[in-house]
Amino acid sequence: MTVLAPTSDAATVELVDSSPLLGDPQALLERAATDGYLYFRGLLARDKVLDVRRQIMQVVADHGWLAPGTDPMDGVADVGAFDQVDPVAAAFCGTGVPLEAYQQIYRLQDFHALGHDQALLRLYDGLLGGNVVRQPLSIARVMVPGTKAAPTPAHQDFIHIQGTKNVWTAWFPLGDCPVELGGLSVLVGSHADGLLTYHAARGAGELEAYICSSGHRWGVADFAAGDVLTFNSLTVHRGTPNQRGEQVRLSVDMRFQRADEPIVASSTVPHCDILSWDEVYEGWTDESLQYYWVDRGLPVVGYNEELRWQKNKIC
Ligand SMILES: O=C(O)CCC(=O)C(=O)O
Repeated sequence: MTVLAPTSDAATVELVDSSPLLGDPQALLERAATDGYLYFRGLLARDKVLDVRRQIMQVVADHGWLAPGTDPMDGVADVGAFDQVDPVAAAFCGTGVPLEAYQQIYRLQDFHALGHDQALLRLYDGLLGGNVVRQPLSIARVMVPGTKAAPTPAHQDFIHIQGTKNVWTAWFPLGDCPVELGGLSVLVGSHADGLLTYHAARGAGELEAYICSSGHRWGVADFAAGDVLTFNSLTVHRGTPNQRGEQVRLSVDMRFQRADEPIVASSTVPHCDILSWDEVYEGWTDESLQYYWVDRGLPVVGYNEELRWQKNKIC
């Protein structure tokens, strides 16, 4: 086998909409086992997703990074203004914005509440056989176009998250996200290849998998607000470049697992430890969204740093 250069591209294919299988957990399990991903058009209420978009875009606008006189909902960046931001600060933890702006976003109750949506919980109950808990750590990504935010390199979540391999990520855009705005692409069927070998790279997570010429194809879609792409923690995925010169690509990712399987301590705290949970929760009105995992008995384990750099056979 040969390694594909990071820039080279396996063929692409349209993601398959699994919404027609939602009433058939067995069929969903079979498709998930084959493809390593499931994609659902309109799984979440569009209005609810767009409301979180509005709140996050307002934070971006308040920092002066949206074009003056435009509607924050359109997410039109003031690329010149964002260029003034220190590139290292803007790359904070793969979020696309500096710490202080990210803290404001992270305090938004409605951002976290999305992860408690019944449609998501029902889906993962079926995929994981019940006793499901959402990992406390959720991520928002605010990708302002320009040279600062390199697209997320191809990787498997397990390399970063560890704990159990039986984790499913829910990725969804907060707004319509056609391919040219830079969505997320999954390497269909790649979960079956096991954990890959990595090298340092630019972009969120800063690790890129060596992709072997295994014949897998990259699944892409023109996402709409409300669509959800979910994939296993061994499924290779990557961000695609934002080719819309000025529009911000806004998305979230959240992870679900069984409560009786291990979780790494760093997945139980706010992303990159930016705040304490008490700070995040200040001013929240819904207590049921707070510390919801604490009584679930999740076995907390350590993180194996060596796994990131182990010299596996590359292909
Ligand atoms: O949105 C992105 O660019 C990265 C998302 C990702 O890697 C994930 O959801 O695991």
